[in-house]
Amino acid sequence: MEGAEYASDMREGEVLSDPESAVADKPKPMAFEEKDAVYLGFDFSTQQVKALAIDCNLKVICEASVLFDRELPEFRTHGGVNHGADSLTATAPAIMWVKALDMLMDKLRVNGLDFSRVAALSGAGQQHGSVFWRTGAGATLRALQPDQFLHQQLESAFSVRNSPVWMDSSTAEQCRRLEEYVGGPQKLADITGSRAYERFTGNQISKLHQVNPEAYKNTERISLVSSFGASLFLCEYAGIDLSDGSGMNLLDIRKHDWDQHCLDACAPGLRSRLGAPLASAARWLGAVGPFWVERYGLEPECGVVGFTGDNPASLAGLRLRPGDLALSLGTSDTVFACLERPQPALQGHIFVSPASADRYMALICFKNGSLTREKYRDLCADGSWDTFNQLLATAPSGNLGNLGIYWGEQEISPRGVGTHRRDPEGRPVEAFDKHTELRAVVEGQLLAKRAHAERLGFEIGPETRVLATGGASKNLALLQIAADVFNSSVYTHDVANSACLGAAYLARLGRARQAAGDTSFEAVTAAAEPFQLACRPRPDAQQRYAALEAEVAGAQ
Ligand code: 5FX
Repeated sequence: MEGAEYASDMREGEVLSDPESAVADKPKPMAFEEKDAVYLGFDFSTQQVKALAIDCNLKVICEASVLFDRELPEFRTHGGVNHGADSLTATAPAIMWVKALDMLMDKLRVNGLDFSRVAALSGAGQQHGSVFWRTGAGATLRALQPDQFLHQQLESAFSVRNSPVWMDSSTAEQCRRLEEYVGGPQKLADITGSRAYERFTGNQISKLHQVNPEAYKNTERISLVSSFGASLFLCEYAGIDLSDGSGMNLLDIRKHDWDQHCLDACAPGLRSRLGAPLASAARWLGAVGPFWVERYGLEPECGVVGFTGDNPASLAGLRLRPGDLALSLGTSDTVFACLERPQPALQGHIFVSPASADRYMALICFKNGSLTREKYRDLCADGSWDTFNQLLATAPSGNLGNLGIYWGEQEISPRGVGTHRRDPEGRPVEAFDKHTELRAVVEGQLLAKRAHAERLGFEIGPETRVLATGGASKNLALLQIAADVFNSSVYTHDVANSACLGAAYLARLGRARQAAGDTSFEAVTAAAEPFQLACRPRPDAQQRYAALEAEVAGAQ
């Protein structure tokens, strides 16, 4: 009976029977010689599932991927997602991800991966997406038969066929309620690292419980996409990783436990359905289930290390250390930073770090990224990046005090839309000449990134490195402005599949910690290729940007 079940919801501090609690009894993973060991990293991303394997020198030795739209057309996804008629709902069938994994494993084998060398595996998942396991699915996972595909056996394992994914924005009402329940948006951010966001999992669960109480009632476990991936390999439910769990509006990012108030605001009986969050970062969960040993020839000692979110895994793939900041310059721009003293704010997110649970990461998404730069390249520089860069060079850094904000699309950080230009006296102006315009576009974007990162607790110091990735990181003129705005050296590194690579690093870290105690992430990734220095800040950079910085910070 639903009422009785709600009454038995577990409270903070209560011990759950979780696969993780059995970890201490398991043997230490000493079965592989490190020189032969291989680490596998998976990424259950929005459009595809990917994997790569690295050897003990951290060199990539095998890769494979399965693209949902093209290779699994029967699910009729677009970009891996099914959009609802309301244009707010976005889902993907969990069974599609399972079927893709069946195919991916076969591709890895065909591509020559010797599964018997895999000492540990981990993975990443698109953040915020949720998987609802039907009552009895845990038993199915434990009894997976090696002579059948996973997808044949898990066809009816889900109480909700279409899992909500991060592109969903249908939970405005649930967000409002959650913020109200806990005492306002900043209070919620102080606890969970973020104010309420529509894609965050707590709000998605809350909506499911309201619109489909029967499905919620029939759910014995709720996973994130990441812990769903780990559960498949473990053949048992895996706990939710602290870093990915920070994208739910449910986890207390300092206490590393679910916040009871947030749980209560979202749905009854939620603590037991989520299971205990993993107790540490890159957590060793145990050995792969017998299915994997018998079907693919993984060794019985091959370990599963807690899967995390794609953004945290990318932070690991880029090997950011405290004081570093990554600028991912793509269709939209994303800033990652590694923090020791976070200050949750009303914009951007604070997650527990994926590599050490006493650190944090900041994540800030800016919708107006490359598309804005390209629009103004076309308007002012005849569509040529060379002309764009020449024009940039003819306006001095600091743009003589002229400033612009260019939000062609509804911006997320902060919420806003429109184009705003100001002259050095702060008066609105209609237009700039071409070189002032282009410099205003680039400086405005970068100054906003600095302002948001600092607001979340990022401190620029003498050791700060800015790591640029993504398409626009090839543009040296843009990187010089980044060096000047952040008053720090800018580095580049061609890391393809940074989330997969980060997951493979985390697999190695989890195994090293299990074998030898408190090993650092830096130690297990020391052999990775170093970043390349692209630009140093100019000596007068700080002075040129001081006034503009304050003005941009005020406008964000
Ligand atoms: C981050 O908060 C996001 O919603 C996205 O970057 C997803 O993680 C993409 F998979």
